[in-house]
Amino acid sequence: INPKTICPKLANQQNGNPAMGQRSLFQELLDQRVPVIFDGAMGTQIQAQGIGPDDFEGHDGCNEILNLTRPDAIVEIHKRYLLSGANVIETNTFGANRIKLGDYGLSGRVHEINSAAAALARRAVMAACARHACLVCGTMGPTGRLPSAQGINREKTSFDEIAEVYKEQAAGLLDGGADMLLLETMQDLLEARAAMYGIRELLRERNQTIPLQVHSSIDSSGRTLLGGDLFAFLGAVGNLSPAAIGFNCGVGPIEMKPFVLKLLAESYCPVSMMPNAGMPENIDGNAVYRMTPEHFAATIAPLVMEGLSIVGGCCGTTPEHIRALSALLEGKKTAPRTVARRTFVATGISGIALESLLKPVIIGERLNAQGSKKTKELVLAGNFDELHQIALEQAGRGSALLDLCVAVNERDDEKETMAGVVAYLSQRVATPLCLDSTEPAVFAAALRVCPGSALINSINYERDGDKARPILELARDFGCPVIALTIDDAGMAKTITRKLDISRRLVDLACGRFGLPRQSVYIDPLIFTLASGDPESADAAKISLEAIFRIHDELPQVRTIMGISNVSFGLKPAQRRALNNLMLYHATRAGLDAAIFNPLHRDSIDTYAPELRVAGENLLFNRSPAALADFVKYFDAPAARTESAIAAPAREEGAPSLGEQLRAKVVGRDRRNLRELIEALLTDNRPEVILATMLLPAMAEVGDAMARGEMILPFVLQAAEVMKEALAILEPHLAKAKVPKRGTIVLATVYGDVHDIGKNLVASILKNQGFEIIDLGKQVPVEAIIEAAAAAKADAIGLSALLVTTSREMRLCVEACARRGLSVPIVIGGAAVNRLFAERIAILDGGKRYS
Ligand code: THG
Repeated sequence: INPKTICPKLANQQNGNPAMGQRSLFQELLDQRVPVIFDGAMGTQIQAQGIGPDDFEGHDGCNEILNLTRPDAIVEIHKRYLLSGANVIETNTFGANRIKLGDYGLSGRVHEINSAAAALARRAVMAACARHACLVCGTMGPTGRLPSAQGINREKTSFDEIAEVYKEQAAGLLDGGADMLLLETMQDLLEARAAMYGIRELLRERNQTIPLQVHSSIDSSGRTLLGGDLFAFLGAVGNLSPAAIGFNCGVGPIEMKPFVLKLLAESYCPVSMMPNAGMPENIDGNAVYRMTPEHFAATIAPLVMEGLSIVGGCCGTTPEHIRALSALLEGKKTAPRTVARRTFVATGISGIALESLLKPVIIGERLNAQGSKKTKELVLAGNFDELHQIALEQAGRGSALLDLCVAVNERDDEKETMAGVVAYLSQRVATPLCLDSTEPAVFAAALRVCPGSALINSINYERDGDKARPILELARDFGCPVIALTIDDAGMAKTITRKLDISRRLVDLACGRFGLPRQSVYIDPLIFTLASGDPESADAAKISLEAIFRIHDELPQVRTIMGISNVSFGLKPAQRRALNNLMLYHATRAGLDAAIFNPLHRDSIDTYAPELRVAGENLLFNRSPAALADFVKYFDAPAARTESAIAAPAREEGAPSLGEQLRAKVVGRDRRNLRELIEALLTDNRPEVILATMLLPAMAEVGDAMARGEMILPFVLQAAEVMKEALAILEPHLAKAKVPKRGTIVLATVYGDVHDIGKNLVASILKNQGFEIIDLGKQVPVEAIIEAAAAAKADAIGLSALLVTTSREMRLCVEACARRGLSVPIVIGGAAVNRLFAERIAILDGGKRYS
């Protein structure tokens, strides 16, 4: 189709309510490689429409109410963008979800506002009667709740609540006539997943298909607010078949470009890019964007030649930016790309495409309460810190994923424990998880706290597949690959015929009934121990190796996996290690795609003595009735005892000093044995010295690493937690050391800001330096700060703010102090402020400087 010749009215007919299976115009444009142009910013245009305070009807600052009170102004903005060449206009509904509207007392009006907004956009499309194809995109922004960052947010919000919030908003948008939906500026990938879950549920209930596009916002290191990188994003949404994925907000086109190129290389979905008009400057608490339309367009348009499908603008962009973009893209086509569909797995931090790894993908086995005594004890003790260390060790030694099983016979809270560990690890490790359980409810709980996708371990064909169904439903709805064991009501398959027969039934069920892509199914042909001496099972390894071949042969695209260490259950550790490695070697040669294995015990079998190799292979392939006895005997011979490949490598590292260890604990976010370490330090060091020369420099190092973009926000907060704990341990000792009193400071995180870990840290550090601290908490209005400062005759006021918008409160505080005739020094801090900003807000309205 030529989009310029499509009558918009026809387009609307086609897309107003597309029936199941009908292709949307949006999809049609993408398939024809027509660059799709979205509109630009809404907020700044609203200000330019001469909206007065009355128009908000008492809901000051709520742009979404204008859909009801000033429809004329909103239609006018839409029209301007359409006339500038936009194909797709976004509804004025960025914050029109129940949670955000709730801040304005409007949570009961979600449907009304969203359907009105979509209808206004539809009206603009009809009225503008543009020469080109135009669509209405129902836009949804974040709720602000950050469900995966449990330490940061004020209120806990569950996955299901968030899903419901977006389901409600999407329903309003669709009822108002939206042709497609966009989740944009997503900051918490768990929220993006919950939103997609809710929207898909809505579409399923309505038996409707509608394109759903998903954007995360990124900083200049390409990460989301909570530190997720591009693969975390792909892991979160990439398996859920969005119509397009991309980035908006956060940075300008120059900063966004490298990450868009990376996305083009990794994603099989069409890619979209909607940056700000450059990086914002904080001018008196207003974010100002200075990139010209020409520069903006000239940076973005060439990316269409790299395969970019969708463009548009975010903060600071205007109809002129869109006009410039549309002019440069006139007659251009998106370059074709050929990226095969891939299977992503991820945590909140990072992830991988399973196809990009060398085979077999190693899945670390040690985080398994059924397969490790140590892990079991940690699970029973609720010691997540030590579990984290095992995860890091497994990952550091070559696990691409971590098999996680927390089932223990002593307790029946597997569901809660699994959810707790998954939430904890997802914010701390970059290595994706393989969830090992048999209970659907355990998977359901774990996936609801996992910001990425996980490998589900496992299903089988017991009860004629009925046990698998609820788990496959989760695999489908959460976009997760799944491991399927060759077990049915007749038990574990031991023959090739049975292994193949059950595999076929499992694939039919998973891919047929539940629609999983074939490459998302990992068949486990099972492996049993060869140490039993039972002649019946002597062929077990041989049969499983043969099964790997045959599964690949007869079930193309389907993958294979095995828990290799099972092969040696019952043998001695050195024997187990050798046999496991030989089994892994042969399974790899047979084409095994993934192996559950202990990477700390992985050897190159080239280092094995030829006799060991022969003995092991005779056992694996059942070449002699005496194979087991011969293999065991090999390890009794004196030569084997000195076998270097099997002995653990000796460690000879100079132990770091105690001070260095303390520094490493803060920087490495490791709170284990903190008290013991500090107490050991206190025998030789004064507490102030520990604080001043170890803890404070460590925290400064963390701050510097964050400023350089080398440390992500959740890690900084985790380091701050360790610092806080260390200070709490030191504090009683500091008091004894009689620190002189140095003055009174009123501290507050300003109104509108809910993040106060930084301020809390400053408070405890200053306290320990001898200041009296009056900590007013977070969300503190200016008046309360000044009252407190006046009442206490404070020597200084300390203000903290995270955001550009909330840093505005600092200026108001300076003004208010001046009005009250105060001259108390004001100290500011936070991510969005700097010295220049401080200098600016020190200049009062009349031009005088705050005394
Ligand atoms: N297929 C699939 N999943 C699986 C298995 C499989 N998950 C569990 C298991 N099998 C794979 N994981 C392990 C983990 C540990 C051991 C074996 C397999 C193991 N543990 C030692 C033991 O029990 O003797 C360690 C004991 C300890 O340290 O306390 O061997 O087949 N899909």
